[in-house]
Amino acid sequence: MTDDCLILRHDAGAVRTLTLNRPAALNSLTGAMQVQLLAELDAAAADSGVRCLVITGAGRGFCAGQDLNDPELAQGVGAVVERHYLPLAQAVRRFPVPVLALVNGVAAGAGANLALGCDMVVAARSASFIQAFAKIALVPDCGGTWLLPRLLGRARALGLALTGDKLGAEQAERIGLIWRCVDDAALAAEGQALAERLAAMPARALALTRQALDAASTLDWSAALQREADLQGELGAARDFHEGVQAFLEKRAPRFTDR
Ligand code: T3D
Repeated sequence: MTDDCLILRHDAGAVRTLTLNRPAALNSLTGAMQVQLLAELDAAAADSGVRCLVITGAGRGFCAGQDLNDPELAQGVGAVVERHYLPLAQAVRRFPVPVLALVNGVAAGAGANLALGCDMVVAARSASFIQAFAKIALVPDCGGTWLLPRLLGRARALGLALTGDKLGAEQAERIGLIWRCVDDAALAAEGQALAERLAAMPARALALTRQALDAASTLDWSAALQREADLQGELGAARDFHEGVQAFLEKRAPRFTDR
């Protein structure tokens, strides 16, 4: 496979889907693939026509994390993480519209945390999540040390990170690691329906909701209340709020445009 189709792009209305495309190696990430993925994320972030981004994988895996055969690793693991994983995790976390991971199969190492860093995760019933890092004597990266305890609490976060055990999609849903687990055959259709719903919602308000929830975990009660007031001040003065209220009063569907 040539290096120019490692990430597939597909637009359906306001939903852009990026598909990790190295199925023979379970979409494990090479340097070239990470460069393409970041470029696609930047392009989608800058495109006002994109109102929801979907990330999924080709073939039977979602993403098996770092490609452990990639010659770039010879330059040092820390350098690879700084060059690729750090900007990748930031790009997803700061994305201006909702990012939905459709986890079609195994998500391991940085592949698991790439998915978990998205705003919502829907997984096929046969999919699984593996914090594979300890098995190769590394710590969780791509945001895993921050995400896991917040999603699961310390006990479960450490249990997964220390053992590297495989967690099935059903259990991942049960313990609150992901939003939903659906039948394999329903993943694409249910994912697209959810993405279209999100795309029709007020993008700026959703992005600030994510920021507010993330920030609140390090704020005290009073500071969180103040932040909510500040954000409502910004959003209340924006077009989307006016449109949402008008649409409600006129008993019609709103047409949100802020981003
Ligand atoms: O730079 C740095 O290293 C720092 C960054 C670290 C971030 C990380 O992501 S560290 C974690 C890296 N990932 C892993 O350690 C996971 C390795 N993969 C696996 O443990 C297993 O493949 C899975 C549990 C994910 C799936 O197992 P299974 O039995 O379903 O599939 P398989 O047969 O192991 O894999 C299928 C093919 O994909 C196979 O190739 P082959 O033999 O058919 O030619 C396998 O080698 C390849 N593959 C899977 N994962 C990777 C990979 N090739 C390169 N790198 C991989 N990570």
